[in-house]
Amino acid sequence: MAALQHRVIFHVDMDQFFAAVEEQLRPDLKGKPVVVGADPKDGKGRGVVSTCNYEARKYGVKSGMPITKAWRLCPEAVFLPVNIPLYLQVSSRIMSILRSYAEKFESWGLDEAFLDVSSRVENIEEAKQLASQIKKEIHEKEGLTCSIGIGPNKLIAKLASDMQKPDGLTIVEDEDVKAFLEPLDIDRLLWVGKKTARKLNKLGIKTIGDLSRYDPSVLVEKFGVLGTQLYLYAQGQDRSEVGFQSEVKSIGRNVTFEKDTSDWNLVFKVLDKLCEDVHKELDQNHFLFKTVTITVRYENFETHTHGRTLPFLTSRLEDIKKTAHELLQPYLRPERKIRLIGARVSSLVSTEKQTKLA
Ligand code: TTP
Ligand code: MG
Repeated sequence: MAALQHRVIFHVDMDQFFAAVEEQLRPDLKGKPVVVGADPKDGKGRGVVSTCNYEARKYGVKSGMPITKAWRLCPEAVFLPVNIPLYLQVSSRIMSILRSYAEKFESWGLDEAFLDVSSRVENIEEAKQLASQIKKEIHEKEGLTCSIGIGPNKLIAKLASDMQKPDGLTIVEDEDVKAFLEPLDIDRLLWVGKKTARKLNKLGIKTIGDLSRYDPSVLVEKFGVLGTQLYLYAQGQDRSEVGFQSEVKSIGRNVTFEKDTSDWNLVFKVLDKLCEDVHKELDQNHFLFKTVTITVRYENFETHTHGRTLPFLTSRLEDIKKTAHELLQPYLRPERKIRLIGARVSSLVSTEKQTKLA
């Protein structure tokens, strides 16, 4: 318990990330409103804003807003398509800089990370210097700014990084946690989605301070385990460790043929369909993947799985199909009929913002 109280956790969040990367490549964009997202098609486009720079935010443009609305609010903005492979390259360089500063490291999406630097700093002054050094290195190497929050745990660090964007550095020491949390809206708290926020509002709870004073047994009654978690968070308590994100997630499909088959055309056709279904789910959930695995079951139920990890993260259907085809090929033997095949992608990385602690 005592050791946990003295942790020093950083949360680093890049400023206007996709837009900043674009501006870095195109200096002519500097000073102009820039919106990265779907094609606005003169106000008839579909899809949403991924992000926009601070210039565009002045017009009310926001992440997640329909692109047509952004176009109405700020038609003079420069609208750019989302270029994930580019942001990934920049992100991985930034993540390796950040990793080098921490004993424990955890990346969140493309532009955020937690660092546990407890053993690298003696006091808060050193923590502040370390954070400034990180900001300086990222700025020198990538020309980008970030905001850093420093706190005794992940929850406080994450809330702190958001306080003074852009190019911010916000420190919340143990003794200041209560006062820091007091005025914040409860929807800032991790785990509090819109629905929970509405329910809490109905109980008269508007700020984290309100929540911290509420009767915890009523919260448990209304919200179950989440109620306890919310109450602890409202007190500023979060014991979760900074660690590698688990990569347990995978997306897969398999199919058993109506009749065992050695019609390879049919097998490949079905495999393609499975890949398409997997790709659809991947796309809907905004994931990139690195590993493709296939499963083959022969008529005698002998089952093989075979996987390959690609040297890059991707979300392309073609990469799933091509890899799955290559993996399946050695299992196609004329004398062996196939009963079932499956395709799966894993080593997933989300390109969306996570709003919840794992
Ligand atoms: P954020 O860190 O939420 O936003 P940001 O970095 O653009 O701006 P800020 O300075 O406020 O931190 O998200 C990081 C990237 O994630 C963002 O550049 C684009 C992407 N993103 C989406 O694609 N959709 C979304 O709804 C959000 C919020 C972000
Ligand atoms: Mg950001």
